[in-house]
Amino acid sequence: MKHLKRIMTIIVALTIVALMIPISAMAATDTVDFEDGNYDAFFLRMDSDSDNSILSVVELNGSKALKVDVQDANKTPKIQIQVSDLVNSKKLDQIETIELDLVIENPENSPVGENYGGIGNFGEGHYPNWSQGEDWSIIDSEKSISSVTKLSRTFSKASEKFRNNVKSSYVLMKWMGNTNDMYIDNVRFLDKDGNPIELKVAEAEAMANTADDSIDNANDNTADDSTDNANDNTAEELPETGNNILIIIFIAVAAVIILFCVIIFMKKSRLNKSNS
Ligand SMILES: [Ca+2]
Repeated sequence: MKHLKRIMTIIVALTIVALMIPISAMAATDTVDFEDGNYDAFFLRMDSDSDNSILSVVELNGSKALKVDVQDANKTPKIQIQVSDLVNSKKLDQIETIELDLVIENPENSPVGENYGGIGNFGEGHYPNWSQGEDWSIIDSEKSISSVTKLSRTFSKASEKFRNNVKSSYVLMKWMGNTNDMYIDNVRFLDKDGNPIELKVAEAEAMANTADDSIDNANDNTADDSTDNANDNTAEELPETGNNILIIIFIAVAAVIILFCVIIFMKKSRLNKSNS
């Protein structure tokens, strides 16, 4: 009976720890990982040549990402990332680099082929004025969904840098030529030393409130298709965010401890029986 109580205490303690792991991981505040389904700071920039893409958060191999469903091969999808909605307005002048994961998918299941684009930055009142970074390219003549490409663009000249308290944005574009879709994940803003800048915590809390709606929409429309495609093609290559590894380690350790306790308990019982 004493042992049974001990085992129960250990199980309860481990359960409490398990419940705490996801909460602490959700508190990471330097990466937009879309795990809460919110993408309020990401929207279409509509110029005369812009594609009227459809944005949603979908599951891509165990991690949620922002999907840009491109509609017209003769238009340019332009995703405006409102940095001033994500980073404290007093820290905007520290940002020099934007970093993000990009995946390209051919919705017709043919190879993604050649895809090119760019990242630019600008602020209200032309502080900074439009400044475009080096172009990016993702080329794959075999797979219908590309591997993850980490894009990183630095804008470090004084004329290119954001100013504090000024509405500021990055714009990610894919040049026209195909209707390949884009998946964006793990967006970070780095300072001149390459350190990630904290996102507004209050913003993260607001995100949680609207998460349910976005996830529902995403699941209804495109989650199943995307997940299927992702699993078929690049299951092992796409990064997983969250704490799957931590949870697996935890479950393994818990199982070993419980097994150990059960063995001791059984041995003791047998000993007691043979003594009596
Ligand atoms: Ca993610």
